[in-house]
Amino acid sequence: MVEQTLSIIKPDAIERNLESKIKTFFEQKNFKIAKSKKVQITKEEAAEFYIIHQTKPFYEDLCNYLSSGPIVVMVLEGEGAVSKNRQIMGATDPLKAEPGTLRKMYGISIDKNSVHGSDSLENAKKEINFFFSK
Ligand code: IDP
Ligand code: MG
Repeated sequence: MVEQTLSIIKPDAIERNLESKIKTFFEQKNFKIAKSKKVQITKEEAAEFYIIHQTKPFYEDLCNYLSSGPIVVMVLEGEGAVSKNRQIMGATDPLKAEPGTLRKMYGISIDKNSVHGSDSLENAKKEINFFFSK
C-alpha cells in the first residue's frame, strides 16, 4: 500500500548541512518527497509534538533540542512508507543502528540522532497534520 509518513531532519543534521544528502538518500530509496519545508518550532510546539513522551525523563531535553534550531519537515510517500522509513533510519541510538542507516551514518548520539520518522500509520497522519495543516 502506498503510504505517507512524516520525516524530520533534526537540528544537528541541518546544522551540519546534511539536508540535501539526506533528501538524496530518501530519493535513492524510492521515496517521493511530497512536501518539504524548513521551520523552527517553539518549545511549546515541540512539547505538543512529543506529547507521547511527556512522562519520560528526557522529555524536557528533547523539547529543548527539537526547538533549538531550524528543522526540515517532509512528507515521504511510497510503498509501505512508515515501516520502510523506520528501517532506513535505523535504531534510536546511533551506536545500535545497522550499517547503511541514516542514524548510523549521521547520528551523533541518542538525543542528536539526526532524523525523526513516524512509528505507525496512525501517528503518521497525526504528525503530517501537525506540520502541514496550517
Ligand atoms: P524514535 O525517534 O526512534 O522513534 P523515541 O523512543 O520515539 O525514538 O524517542 C523520541 C526521541 O527522543 C528520539 O529520537 C531521541 O532523540 C530521544 N530519546 C529517546 N530515548 C532517549 C534517551 O534515553 N535519552 C535521550 N534522548 C532520548
Ligand atoms: Mg518515536
